[in-house]
Amino acid sequence: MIFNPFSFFFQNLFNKKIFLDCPSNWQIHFSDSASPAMEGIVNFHNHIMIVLSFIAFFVSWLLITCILSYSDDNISKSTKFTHSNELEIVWTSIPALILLFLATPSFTLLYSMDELIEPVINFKIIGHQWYWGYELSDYSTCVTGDNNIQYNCYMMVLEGLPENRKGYFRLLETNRRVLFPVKTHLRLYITAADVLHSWTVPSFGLKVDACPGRLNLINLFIKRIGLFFGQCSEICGVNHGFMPISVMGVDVVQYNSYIISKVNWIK
Ligand SMILES: [Cu+2]
Repeated sequence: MIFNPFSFFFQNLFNKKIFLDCPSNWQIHFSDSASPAMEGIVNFHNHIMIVLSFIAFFVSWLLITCILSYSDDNISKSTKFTHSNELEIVWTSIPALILLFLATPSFTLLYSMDELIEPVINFKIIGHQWYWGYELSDYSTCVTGDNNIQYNCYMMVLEGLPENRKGYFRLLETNRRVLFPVKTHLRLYITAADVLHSWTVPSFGLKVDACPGRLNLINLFIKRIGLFFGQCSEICGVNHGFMPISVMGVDVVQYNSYIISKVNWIK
């Protein structure tokens, strides 16, 4: 988990320490997982890497042994193996079995992500050239007038950041953060207004294409409080690299107080 000691702003926001999940320099590993889906992905990756190491080791050993043992000098030895049916069966069935062995956890993970769980809150996320728009219309029936919570998140350029830039992340900060409650089943509807985009937050294990004229649906369950960053992951034009996503996972109580402050409730 990446913790930025300079992030006074985030620490003070709710008078709580908030961990940061942003990419670090030369990072080669995954972001820390914040959702069951991402935990599954990381575990599956580790599982595959073990199998992969054994295969790589075995194939290299086989290759080197073949090169060293079977040369023009001892052709009598190698001719025993040419057009060998037994060998063909073995080297076809073993990889097939390995693939089967890997397919089971892979499909389990894939379908567990698609599981339909009755959501508590629905969010609509709209990709634009080049910013993300968010809509929350769950409360439209219990408020006065047209009170959908709706806002757009634009990237903050360095000039837009406060004087003391410590704790801010270049090309990842947006003018406002999306607030998601933690430990709550959320459903995200993702679409685009113009061209293809992709709403991606590595810590959640989410990467959902935003297609114009189509609503893509995904469930999200955030397990811990934090500040999560992501970027558009579908080439969408010149400013594709400048439409980041910053999501804040907050307590349900904090989230509710935010909603109460935003909405004009029917008295
Ligand atoms: Cu893009």
